[in-house]
Amino acid sequence: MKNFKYLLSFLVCFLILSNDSTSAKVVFHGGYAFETFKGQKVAAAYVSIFNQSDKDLVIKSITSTICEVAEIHDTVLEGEIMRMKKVESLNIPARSEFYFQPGSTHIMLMGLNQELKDGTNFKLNFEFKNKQNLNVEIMVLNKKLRENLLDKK
Ligand SMILES: [Cu+2]
Repeated sequence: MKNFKYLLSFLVCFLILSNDSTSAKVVFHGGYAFETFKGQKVAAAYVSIFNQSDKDLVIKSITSTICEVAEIHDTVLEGEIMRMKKVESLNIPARSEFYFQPGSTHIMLMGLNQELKDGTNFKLNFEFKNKQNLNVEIMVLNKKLRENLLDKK
């Protein structure tokens, strides 16, 4: 049943992208975040971006109804301390791929106004420099998956 839901969210994602012919060459795939506990106000989200067009794609901002602020963060090592740095705009060159991922560049969701529950979805709206924008489906995964991910590092 759960697999079916995931499949469905990919399908929805595909339909949104194919609606708009100009952004069809830009594909956002496999967006995910981990479930949160009650009262948690901050979470991270990740997505893979395939820019198959001949133009650079510049992400100017991200918004969502589930949080007050969404920012792009980079993780940088300062001495021995890992710090997160806000990225004002993210450039994905023509014909290249970009992966938001744990421990690296991520989307920080701050001021969450709802709990992220395993198996549900929410949307992030990406606004680009060329004024176009795209709604991207993010699926919420069980946090045990995250523990597994961290164990391997
Ligand atoms: Cu962050």
